[in-house]
Amino acid sequence: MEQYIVTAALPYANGPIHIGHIAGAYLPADIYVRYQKLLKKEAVFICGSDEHGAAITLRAKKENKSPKDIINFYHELNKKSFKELNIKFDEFDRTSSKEHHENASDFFLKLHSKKVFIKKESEQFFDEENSQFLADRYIMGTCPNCGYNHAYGDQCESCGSTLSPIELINPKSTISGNSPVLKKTSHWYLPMQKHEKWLTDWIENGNLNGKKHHNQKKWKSQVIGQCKSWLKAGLKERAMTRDLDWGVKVPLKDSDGKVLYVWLDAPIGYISATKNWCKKNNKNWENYWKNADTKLINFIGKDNIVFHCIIFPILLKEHGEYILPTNVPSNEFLNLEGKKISTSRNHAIWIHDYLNAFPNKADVLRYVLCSIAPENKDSDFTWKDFQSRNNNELVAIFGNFVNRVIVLINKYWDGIIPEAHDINDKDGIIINLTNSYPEKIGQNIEKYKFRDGLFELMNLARLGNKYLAENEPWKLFKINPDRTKTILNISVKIVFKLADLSQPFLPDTSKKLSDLLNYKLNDWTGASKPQYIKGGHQINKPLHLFEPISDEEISQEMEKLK
Ligand code: B3M
Ligand code: ZN
Repeated sequence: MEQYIVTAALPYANGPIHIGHIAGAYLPADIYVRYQKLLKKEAVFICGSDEHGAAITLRAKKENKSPKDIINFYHELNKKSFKELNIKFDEFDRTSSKEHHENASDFFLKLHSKKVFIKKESEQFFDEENSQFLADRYIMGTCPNCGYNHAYGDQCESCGSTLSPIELINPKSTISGNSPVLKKTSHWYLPMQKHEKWLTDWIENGNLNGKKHHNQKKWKSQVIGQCKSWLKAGLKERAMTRDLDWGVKVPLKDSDGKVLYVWLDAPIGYISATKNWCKKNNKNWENYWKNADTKLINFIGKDNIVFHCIIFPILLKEHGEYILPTNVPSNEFLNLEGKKISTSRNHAIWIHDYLNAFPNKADVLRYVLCSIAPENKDSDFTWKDFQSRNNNELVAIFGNFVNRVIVLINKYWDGIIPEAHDINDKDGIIINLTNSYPEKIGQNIEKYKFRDGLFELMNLARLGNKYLAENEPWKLFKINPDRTKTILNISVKIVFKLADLSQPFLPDTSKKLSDLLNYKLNDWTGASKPQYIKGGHQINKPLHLFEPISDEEISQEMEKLK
């Protein structure tokens, strides 16, 4: 049976998650999984905290805490944020677990025994005062390209160039402030250049081991484009281990003080998390990860493309038993008020802050972030636009339509849906159009076009509003009660469809509609069948699905960004 393992990039547990993370990976993944589940497909949604790497130890040092304190705090905080935003993982694991350490360690050993790595000696910066090798991020100096004097050992954030620590002018250890010395160390390297040929055929043509593996036309052009440029530039060897005391220990002799490179261990975290989920649910994990019928879909942001499309696939293939991703739908970046979101400069909207300021408005943020998601190019979040999408779209279109229908049915017939009488040609067109939306929306989701899918959902509400405006049932009630019944019967059908079809995008809203309508929500197949809502069904009293957001609320949020 065909099944899906859907992953969303494991967020680093060194800080809270923000709107850029959500729009980039978690929301599209969540919509996709909810939709597959509504199609009754087996889909397992995998995520967890990425708890290793220099980013974590750096944060711990800064705050004078242990790495454990940091990851425990952010793991819980982020888990809660996801939950409250209705990002519904089947498993939200963590890479510090004993199980993951064993799993990653075994994975490395298997590759090591297959002679996948080359051990090599090199010189690396060492902080003598703290007697430790320095990860690239622990070294700062002057950029040789632009002269910026706070460039990191791996990148200059001013001119954007990729650096290696020895290129920095006047390098300094960020731990002690001293000039580091070069010292010999050895690491295990992955010679990626050996894999260029099959990677090219796999990414560009969708072929793997001489067989068709996936439809490369379904991959986003910017993902293929980025891979192509890596391949064109030529792949190099890359160290798969690091001198660090935090991470998965290298399981070999003479490797004291060495851990697996975080980008080796984190993707293996997807497998560990699946194993964990399988254990709880009495399933065999190999049926997923070692089964050609599984579609592995990795939702990520664009800075993670090379790891998911090149490095991890090499490791999976070298291991020999694992499947490779069917698709890696990566998004571009979301900016905030015209500027790059930045954790260090605190230019961000943190999810836990949003949920504090706007309790019970998870769907509003989901709606806005999906509407502006950076699916093909970078996009921008502004508070003004957030307010206008809430007030002019959710309130004025979706909420207003639903409210008018529910109010009228309550007013005229005490909440009992009337039977349709004389369906005319124009009504027929509306009914047919309404019935076309499950397919329209579903097609967009299948193509990872979540913005368009959501836009179609709103079009269904627009259709309802237009139908009401053209027929003005409130004017007809006294003159032609039967016609009024038909119009409201057809209108409420649209509300039922909205309830079903908003499930992947706006789960709280669909739940509210389900309560309002006294109605058990359909799966996607059920929603795709023409619905004939019988007269006589009792619905509940009207309630407001959405409420306007005031200028004051928006100014307050904008103030926080200053
Ligand atoms: N934690 C990087 C990031 O958050 C990293 C993703 C791991 S996915 C296996 O951008
Ligand atoms: Zn620079």
